[in-house]
Amino acid sequence: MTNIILFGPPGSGKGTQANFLKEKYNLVHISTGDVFRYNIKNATELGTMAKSYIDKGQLVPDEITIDMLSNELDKNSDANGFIFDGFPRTEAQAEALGHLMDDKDSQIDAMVALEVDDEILVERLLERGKTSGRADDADESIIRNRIKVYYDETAILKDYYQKLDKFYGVDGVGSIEAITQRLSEVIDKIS
Ligand code: B4P
Repeated sequence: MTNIILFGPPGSGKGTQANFLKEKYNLVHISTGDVFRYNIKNATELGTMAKSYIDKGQLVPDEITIDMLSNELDKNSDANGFIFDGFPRTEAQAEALGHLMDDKDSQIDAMVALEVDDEILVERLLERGKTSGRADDADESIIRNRIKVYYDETAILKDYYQKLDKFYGVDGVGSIEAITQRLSEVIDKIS
């Protein structure tokens, strides 16, 4: 199994790149943001809970997010490997992911981080907000809050995976194809 965490601030292109990488490497793509949005759209109990956090640009509480991720893994028990997009975002989530991988006699092979300057992130997300219909893309102050939450709560995971010798940084600015190529060079090296 090859299991990759695609990491980076909001708008760094995790979702965009995961769509190419999942085909290329035959991996199952799990985006916690997409699962939340699906549940919000279908007005499930999980969606109603998550919406109040997502709309403000805050993280959904760990217990809810970890349970949901575990269910997504169970649904894909025959997968060749996974691309985790938007998970983990806290140390508790990283610990939980480690245990879930142990249960499968597997492991996280790499965290690959897309590095993009904040002002480019804001520009990209405001642009996406013109068509996405996402409340968290519509307002610049909410976008800036998401970026702040990333630095306050999530960026620390770089150290977590660096200590395990599994962290790889990649320049996330350039054409989508060029960035896919940069990510592929890392994945080819570790898989
Ligand atoms: P996510 O769905 O993970 O959303 P994201 O960070 O906005 O997106 P991403 O980085 O994937 O950007 P994308 O490729 O779309 O999270 C949303 C919310 O869900 C969070 O704020 C949180 O509330 C909640 N949540 C999710 N996971 C959670 C967790 N584990 N714990 C707690 N809460 C959680 O790219 C953005 C834009 O840039 C697109 O429009 C794209 O077209 C453009 N773009 C991409 N690459 C480009 C390039 N190279 N050049 C120019 N534009 C580019």
